[in-house]
Amino acid sequence: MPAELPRLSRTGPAPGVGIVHLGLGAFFRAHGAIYFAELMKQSGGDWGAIGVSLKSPKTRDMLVPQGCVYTALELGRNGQIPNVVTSVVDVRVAPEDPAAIISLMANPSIKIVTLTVTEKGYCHEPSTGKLDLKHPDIGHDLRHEWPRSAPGYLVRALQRRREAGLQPFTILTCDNLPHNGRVVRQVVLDLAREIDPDLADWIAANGRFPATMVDRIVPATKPEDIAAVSALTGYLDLAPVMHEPFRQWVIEDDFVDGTRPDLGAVGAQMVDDVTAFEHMKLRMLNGTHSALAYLGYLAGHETIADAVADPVFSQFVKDLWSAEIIPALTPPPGESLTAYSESLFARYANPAIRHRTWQIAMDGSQKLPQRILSTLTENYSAGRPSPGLLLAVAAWMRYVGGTDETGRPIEVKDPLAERLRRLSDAAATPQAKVAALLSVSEIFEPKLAQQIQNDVAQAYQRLVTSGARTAVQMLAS
Ligand code: CS2
Repeated sequence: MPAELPRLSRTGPAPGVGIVHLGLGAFFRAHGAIYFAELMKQSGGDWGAIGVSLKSPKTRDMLVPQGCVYTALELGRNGQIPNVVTSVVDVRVAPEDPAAIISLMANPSIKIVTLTVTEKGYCHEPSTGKLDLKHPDIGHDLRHEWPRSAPGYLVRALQRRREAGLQPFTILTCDNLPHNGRVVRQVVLDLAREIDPDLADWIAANGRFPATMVDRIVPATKPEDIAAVSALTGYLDLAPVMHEPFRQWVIEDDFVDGTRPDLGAVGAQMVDDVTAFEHMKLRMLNGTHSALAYLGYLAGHETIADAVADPVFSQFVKDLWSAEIIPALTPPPGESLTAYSESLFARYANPAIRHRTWQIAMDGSQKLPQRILSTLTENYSAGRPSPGLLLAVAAWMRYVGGTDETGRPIEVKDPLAERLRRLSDAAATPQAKVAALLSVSEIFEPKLAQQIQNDVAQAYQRLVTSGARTAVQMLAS
C-alpha cells in the first residue's frame, strides 16, 4: 500500500442529519447514500446519514479517520469513474454504546431510519413472516432495555419517541426480501407487543414502513481495490466501494406525515405498490444470481462474470429466464421482462465486476424461498417444468454439504450452516440427503417439499454422477 499518499478527507461542511442507517455496509454506501448525496447537491436539505454498525467496528474504524467520506468507484465496460460520497456524516458501533444509539434515533431531527441488515437481520421466520421469539438476540432484547437486534433498536427508539411526544420515524428497509416493508412492520409490532401492547398500537397507527426494491451490484471490496483506487485518485481511501453503473430504487410513497426527500428528482421511482417490481427483481436477478452462485461455484467459476462467459452457463441463465421465471411473473407497469433479462445478462457479463459466486452463495437458507422457491411453487401449480431451478436447489444442497467436487471443504456461511451440514452428513444416499434437507421447514413449505422431492433427488444424483457443469449442459440437450 502506498502509505505516503495523503488520506482522503472531507473538504466542505458535513450536511445536516435526517437519517439513521442501520447496518452500514458496502451496499448502502454504493446505493442509498449516493442518491442522498446527489439529492443534497441538487436541492440541499438535511438528508445526511449517521451509519450504525450493529456488530463490527471495522467500517467505523476505516471511515471516521477520513471524515466518513469515501470513494464509490463505478466499474463500467469503458472505464472507471470515481466519485467521493459525502452524505454519510458519522458512523457509530451499536454494541459499544446502545443507549447513545437509542438517543440518536429518538432525536426529532431524524425523519427516516433506513436499514440494510441482510435477510437474517429481521429475526423473522421466513415461512410465516412473524418475529422469531426463540432467536437469541430477540430473547436478549425482551429481557434488557438496551437491544442487540435491528427490531430491538427500532422498537426501543420508537418507545422513546412516543414517551417524548414525538412522531415515529419512517422505517425504510432496503433489504432483498419480498414485502420488505411488511416484514419489518411485522417484526417491529411483534416485538413491541411483547414489551408494551400500547406501544404496539401506537406504532401500528402512526408508523410507516414503505416497501422498496433496491438494485445495484456491489461486490465486496477487496484489498486490491483499495490499491486501484489509490492509483487512480492519488489519495488513500481505506473504505472505497465498487459498483456497476446500473442502479434502481423503487419506493412506496408512504412516509410519516408525508415527510421525505424528493428522491424522485434523482431517479428513484416513487410508486403506490412495489410488489411487481420486487418480484421481478428478486426472482429474475437474485434468483439467477443464486442459481449461478451454487452451480457456478461447484463448476469452479469464481465470479458471476466468469460463469456467464462459459457458454454452458450463459445458455442456462437465458433458459431460466425465458422458460421458468418470466412465465410466472406479471411485469411491472412499463417494464418488458424480456428486455429486463437482456439488460441483466449484460450486467452479469461486465468483466469489471468481480462478484464472487462464494459471496452470493452466503446465507442461502434465508435467500432461497423468495428467490427460487416462490417461482417453483407457482410453476408446480401451473404444471410448468422447472428443471433449471430444481438443479439450482440440488446445487445448494450439495454446497451446504460442505465439500466441493474435488473433495475440498467449502466455507459455508449461513446461520443454519451447522444444522444443514449435520442433516446432510447423517444421510447416506442422495435421496436421503435431499429428503433430510427438504425437512427444514423454515426454508421449505411441506407441500412444496413433497412436490419437488423426487425431482430434486434426481438432480442431486446428476450433480454427483456428472458434476455441475455437465449437469447444467445436460439441461440444454
Ligand atoms: C446478490 C445481491 O449477494 C447476493 O445475494 O444476489 O447482493 C445482488 O447483487 C443485489 O441484490 C443486486 O441488486
